[in-house]
Amino acid sequence: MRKFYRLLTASLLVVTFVACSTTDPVAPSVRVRKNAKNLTAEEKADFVNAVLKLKETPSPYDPKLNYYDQFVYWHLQAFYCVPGDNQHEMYPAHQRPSFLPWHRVYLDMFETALKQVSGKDIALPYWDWTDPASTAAVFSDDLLGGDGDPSQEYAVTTGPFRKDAWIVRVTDVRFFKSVFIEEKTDPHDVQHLVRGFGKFKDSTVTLPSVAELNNTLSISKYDSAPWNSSVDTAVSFRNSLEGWRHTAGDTCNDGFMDVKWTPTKRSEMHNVVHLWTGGIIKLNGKVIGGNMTTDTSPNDPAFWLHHANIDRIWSAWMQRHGRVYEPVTGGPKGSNLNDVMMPWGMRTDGKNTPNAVLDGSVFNVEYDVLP
Ligand SMILES: [Cu+2]
Repeated sequence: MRKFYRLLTASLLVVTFVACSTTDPVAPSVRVRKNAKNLTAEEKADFVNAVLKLKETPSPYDPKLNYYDQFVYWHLQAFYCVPGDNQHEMYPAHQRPSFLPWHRVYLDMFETALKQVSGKDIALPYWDWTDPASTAAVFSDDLLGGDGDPSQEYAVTTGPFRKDAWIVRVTDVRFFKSVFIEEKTDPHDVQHLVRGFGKFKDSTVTLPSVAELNNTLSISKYDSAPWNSSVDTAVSFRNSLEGWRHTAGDTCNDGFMDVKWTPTKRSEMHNVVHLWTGGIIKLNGKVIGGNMTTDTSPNDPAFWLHHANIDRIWSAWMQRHGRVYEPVTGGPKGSNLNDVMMPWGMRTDGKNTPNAVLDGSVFNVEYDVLP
């Protein structure tokens, strides 16, 4: 009898083990990225506190930087280039098919950092800029604070990232000269955030509309040669979403990636959201750019909510048109399907090629609603 009991117990254990292994009891829980307007007060506070904590935590990648500024610096480095080399950018983050997968990995790196400093599985909120209620929630005092104050040269003076509470360091020429031997600074070289919603010199820009978003989502081809900022958006969902219009391709100016503008100078979609938030502001005869218009745009935490929305739109596009990516081969270095996108070569899990991250769920994230 006892022997039978032991056998029965053993067989039950086997059944239990098999049942458990098929449901994978150690699978991490899925983080749901929500529209900023639907965050609870607790979720807002958790996100803000974790971002603030990153500023006080040393970077595990570079002892000269805090963990938040590490992200700003990576984004700045992405624009470094070698004149005359048409595959010249240091990291394939912009003006390339890899714009979307590069930023997908970047968002995961940031969410991982938020988890490391907070101990909480924080999902990035997203900013649906086609929805005024989402815009209002993003720039409320309990999330990212509001527009710049014209009487204080457009300094952000409200919310957790206001002047004196949030120090911008990776635009400071002294910082660069002493630490990185780097000359280039942002147009508005101050240590606080600058925003000028909708300001574009003497006119205004507006956030993309639902119609513009739907037009971008309807483009069935992911990308086309020459795989840069000049691609006709009729055959490039990526360039339509990234937002380059009327350029004659890429160029390297003073060691920084730029585009060759044609006379009709304007940007749309992703790019115009950067312009709208930072503003190109005429101030005492000088033209300055708010942080979101610069190579160091992640200094403004609005960057993360904007790019979570860009990533969400990419997911929506794949739901419509399939999990397709181009080019497979023959494109710029770092942009082909199985190329490692630098600097993400440091990842040991292999989630650093376009191919490895086309399925966004590899990062255990999903969106509450796709457009
Ligand atoms: Cu961006």
